Amino acid sequence: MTTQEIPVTAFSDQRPGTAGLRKKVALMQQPHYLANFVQSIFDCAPELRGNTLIIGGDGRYWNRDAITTCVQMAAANGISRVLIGQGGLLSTPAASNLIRQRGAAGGLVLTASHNPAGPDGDFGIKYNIAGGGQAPEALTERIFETSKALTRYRIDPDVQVDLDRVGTSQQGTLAIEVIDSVDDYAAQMATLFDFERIRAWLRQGHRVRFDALHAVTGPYARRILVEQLGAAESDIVNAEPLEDFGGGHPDPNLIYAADLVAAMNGPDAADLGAASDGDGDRNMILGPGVFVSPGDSLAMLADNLHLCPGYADGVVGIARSMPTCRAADHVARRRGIAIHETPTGWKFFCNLLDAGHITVCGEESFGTGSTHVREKDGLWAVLAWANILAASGRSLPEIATAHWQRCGRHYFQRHDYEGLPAETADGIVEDLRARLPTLVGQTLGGLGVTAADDFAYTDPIDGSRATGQGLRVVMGDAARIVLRKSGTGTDGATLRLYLEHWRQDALDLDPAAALAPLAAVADTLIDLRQRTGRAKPDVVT
Ligand code: G16
Repeated sequence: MTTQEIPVTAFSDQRPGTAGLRKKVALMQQPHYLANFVQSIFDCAPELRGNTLIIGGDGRYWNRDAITTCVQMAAANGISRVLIGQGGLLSTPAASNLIRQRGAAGGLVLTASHNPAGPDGDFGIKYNIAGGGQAPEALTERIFETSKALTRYRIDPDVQVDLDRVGTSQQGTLAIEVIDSVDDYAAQMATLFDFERIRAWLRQGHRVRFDALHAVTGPYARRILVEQLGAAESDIVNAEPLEDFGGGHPDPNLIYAADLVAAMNGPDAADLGAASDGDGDRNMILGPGVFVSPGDSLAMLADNLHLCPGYADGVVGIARSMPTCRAADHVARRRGIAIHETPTGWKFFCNLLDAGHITVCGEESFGTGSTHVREKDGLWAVLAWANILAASGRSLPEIATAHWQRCGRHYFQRHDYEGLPAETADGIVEDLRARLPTLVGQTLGGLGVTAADDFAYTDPIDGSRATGQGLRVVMGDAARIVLRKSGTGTDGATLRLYLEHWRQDALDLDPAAALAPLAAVADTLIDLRQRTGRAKPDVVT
C-alpha cells in the first residue's frame, strides 16, 4: 500500500447546491476534480479518521470509477472501514439508514438524483454526516472554502475493490466490506410497516404498480414488493438499474413518469401507483384516476400514519418546505400538533427530526420521509400508502376525497423555467424582491395580499439562520405565489414559480384550470414569459 500526495491546483466552482455537488459528467471527469472535492470533505470531517464510512451511489454512468477513487482516498486518509453497496448501488435513504444502523461516522452518496445520466448527463456527490443527514450548510460552506484552497490530495492507488462480490477484505489499514444493497433497508421497512397486512391485501387481488424508471430502486422494489409482499412481478416496471437510466429522466412526476400516469388513468389501473427517482429518495403517488400532489400526500400520510405499526403512537409534529402547499397545516391544526415551515432542502428537517419535534416531513419536489432516516425516502412513502390502504380498507380516491372534504383542496403547481442565463434569472428575482414591500395591501386577482417577503428561517434547535430562501406573495390562507431559484440544476439557472390556491367550494377541478387565474396574476406580477422569452414554462409539475 502506498499513500501518494498529489499536488493539485484547487477548483473554484465546487460549492454544493441544495443537495451536494452536481455537475456535468465531463466537468466531473476532469483530472483531480472529484479528488479535490473528496479531499475537501475528508479535511473538514476529521471524525472519519479511524472510523467507518458508507459509500454507494445511484448506479449512474461513472459511478463505479468514482467509488474506486473514493475508496482509494479513504485508505490514504486514515479511514478504517468502508461499507459499500454491492455493484456500487445504494439508494440515498438506504445509505442514510446504513450510517445510522452501522454507527458510521459519515457517508458519500454518489448521485445527481433525478438529473439525466450518461456521458452527456450529470454526476453528483454529497456527504452525509453521522446520524445519516445531509451535511448542514455550515459544513458544506467549509468544504467549499477548503476546495478553493486545496494544494494536495491523498490517494492510495494500490487499493482495489471488487464491487460485485459481497464480502470483506483488508487492504493495509482499511477494511473494505461490500454488502448487499437492500438487506438492511428491507429489514428496517419490515419494522415500520405491517407486512402481513399488506400481503393479505395484495392476496385479495389489490395491486401496487411501481415504476423504478431504470434507476436505483428496482432491486429494492423487487425484493420488498415482489419477494416479501407478493406483488406481481409484472407490476414492477423498469426495474433494471441502467447507467443511463434507459435514456430517460428519472424524475417521478406527471411529465417524466408519463407511462405510469397513463396506466393509472386506464381501465386496468392498480390500486396504488408509484414511481421513484434516480437515487430513490423521491416518490410520486397515484390512485386509479387520481394524482396525489406531494403536498397532499404529506398531509394524508400525516393524518393516517398511526395505522402503520412503526407510527402507532401517532405523529408529534409535521414539517414542510416553504413552497410546499399548506395542506399539512390543516392536518396539524386539526390534530393539535406543530407544523414547521423550513427552507427548501431536506437538511433543514434534520434538526427537527433529531430533536423529536416532528415525525413526518415533506416537500413539493416529490419528497416525503420520517424519523426513520435523515433523507427523504421514496419506497417508504409507497409502503406507507400501501399499509394505510390495507389497514383502512379504503381506496386511495376515498382517502383523498375525504381529506379534501374535511380540509378543502390545495390546488398546487410548479412551473419551471430551465437553463436560463444566470443574469436573467437573477434580474427577475431582484426585481420582484424590490417590489415586495409595495405589494402588501394590494388586491391581486380579487385576493388581498397579506404578506410579501423573502423567506428566512431560524433553526429552532441550533439557532442557525438561512436567508434568501425564496420570495413569497401570500394572500392569506387562500393563495400564494412563490418564486425561487433552483439549487440543483447544472445547466444555467432554473426559476421555479409555485402556485397554490386553496378552495373549499370546488374539490374536483382540473388543477391547471383551478390555478389559471393565479397563474395570470403571477404573469402580470413577474412577467416571466416575456422576460425569459419563453411562451410557457419548460416543465409543469
Ligand atoms: C434535492 C433536495 C430537496 C429539494 C430538491 C429540489 O432533492 O434534497 O430537499 O427539494 O433538491 O431543490 P431545488 O428546488 O433547489 O432544485 P434531490 O431529490 O434532487 O436530491
